[in-house]
Amino acid sequence: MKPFDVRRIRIDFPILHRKVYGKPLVYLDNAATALKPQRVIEAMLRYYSAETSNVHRGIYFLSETATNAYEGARILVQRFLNASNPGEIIFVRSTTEAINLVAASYGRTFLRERDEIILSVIEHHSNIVPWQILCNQIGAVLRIIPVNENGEMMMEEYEKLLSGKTKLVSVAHVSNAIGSINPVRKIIASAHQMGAAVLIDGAQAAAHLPVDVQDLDCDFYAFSGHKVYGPTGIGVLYGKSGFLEKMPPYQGGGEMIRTVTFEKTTYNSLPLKFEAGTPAIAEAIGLGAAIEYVSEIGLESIEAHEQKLLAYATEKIMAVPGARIIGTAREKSAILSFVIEGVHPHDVATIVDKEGVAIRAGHHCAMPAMQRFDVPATARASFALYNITEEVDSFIDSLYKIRTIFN
Ligand code: 7TS
Repeated sequence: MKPFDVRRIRIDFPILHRKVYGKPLVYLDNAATALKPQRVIEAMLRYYSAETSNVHRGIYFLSETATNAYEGARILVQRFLNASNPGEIIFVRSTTEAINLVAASYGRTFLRERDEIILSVIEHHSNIVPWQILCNQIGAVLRIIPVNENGEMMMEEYEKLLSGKTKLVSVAHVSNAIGSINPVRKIIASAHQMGAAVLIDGAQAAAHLPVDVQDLDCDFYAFSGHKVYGPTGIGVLYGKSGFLEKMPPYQGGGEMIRTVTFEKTTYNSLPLKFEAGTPAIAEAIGLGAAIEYVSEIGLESIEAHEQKLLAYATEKIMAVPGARIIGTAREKSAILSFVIEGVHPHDVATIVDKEGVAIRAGHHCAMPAMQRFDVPATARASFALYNITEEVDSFIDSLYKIRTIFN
C-alpha cells in the first residue's frame, strides 16, 4: 500500500481552504459529489485556454492535440477499471446515462415480454426507473432482492429469484443511501450461471475501492466522473466488447457512423458507435486528470483511510443521544446514514450547516430503501480521501448542538 499523507492531499483541493459562515468548510457530502483537485481544474483550463477544438475530425494541430488528450483519458479509464481494451470504455454524461443506454439499447433489443430483471431494494432511482420504463415498453418484469436489518442483501432470496426467465441483473456495487458494499462478485457469478447479463452501478464505488471489471466479470459497469474528483457532465459505461458489438446505437448523429446514405447507414466501430455528436471534451480530459490523481494515491490507501474515518465517526455518533445509524452492514463504504429521534433529517442538516458542516438529508434518490427501513429520510455524512478526524469531530460537535436546540 502506498504511503498516505492526508495533509499533503488537502493542499490539492482549493475549495477546502474556503470558509462558510466564517467557519472552515467541513465537506461531508462526497456521495453527492466530490471536490476537485487543482490538477483537474488546470487540465480543463488548459483545454479551454490553449487547446480548444473538436475531436476526431480536424487534421490540424489543435484538433490532434485535443483528440490525443480525449483518447488519452479513455486509456486512463481503461487502466483504472482494468478493461481489456479502450473500445470497451464509452464516455457518457453520467451513471444515469450509462444505465439508460444499457436499458434502451441492450434491453429493448434482447429482452422480451415476461423476461425478468433483478434489482435490489436499496438501488438509486437511476438504477430503478430506466428498467421500469423498459418494462412498460416491452412487458418485462422487475424482481427485487430484499436486504436484512443491517442492509445486507439476502443472498438466499436472490438465488430463489434467479431462474431461466432472468435476463438481466442490475445492482449497485455500493449503496449510496446506507453504504453497504454489496457482494457483487457472487451476484455476478450466480447470474451468469443462469445466462443473465449483469450491470454494476459503480457510482459510489469507483472513488472508494479498487475495481477490476475483468476480475469481477461484470458485463457492464457504470460510474460518474464527478464522484471520482472529476468534472460533472462526464461518466463512463464499461461494457464487454462482445455485448457492445451486438448492441444497436443508443443515439444517432455525427461520429457514430461509418457511411450514411438515405438507403443505408453503417456504424462506426467501438467505442465511437455509442458517442454520437461532439462529446464532453473538456470534461473527459478533466476526468482523465482525476483518474491519474486517484491512481497515483492508490485506491487501497484511499480505502484504508476512509475506513478509519468511518469507524471513528460510527463510534462517535453512537454516543450522540437519540442517534440511530441506518445501514450497519459488515462491509460498508464511507457512508454514514442516520436519524436523530424527534428531529427531522432536514433540520439536522440545516443546523449542522450553520457550523460549516455540509451533509445531505433526504431520501437520497432511494425511496424504496427508505421504505425498507421505515424512515421518510435520513441525514447522511459521506467521506472522501481528504477528510480528517478533526472534521468528524466538528460534525459530531454540531450534532450535540441539535440536542441543545431541540431540548
Ligand atoms: N447510482 C448511485 C449508487 C448513486 O449514488 C448515484 C448518485 C447515481 C447512480 C446517479 O449518479 P449521477 O451522477 O448520474 O447523478 N447519487 C447521489 C447521491 O447519493 N447524492 O446525490 C447523488
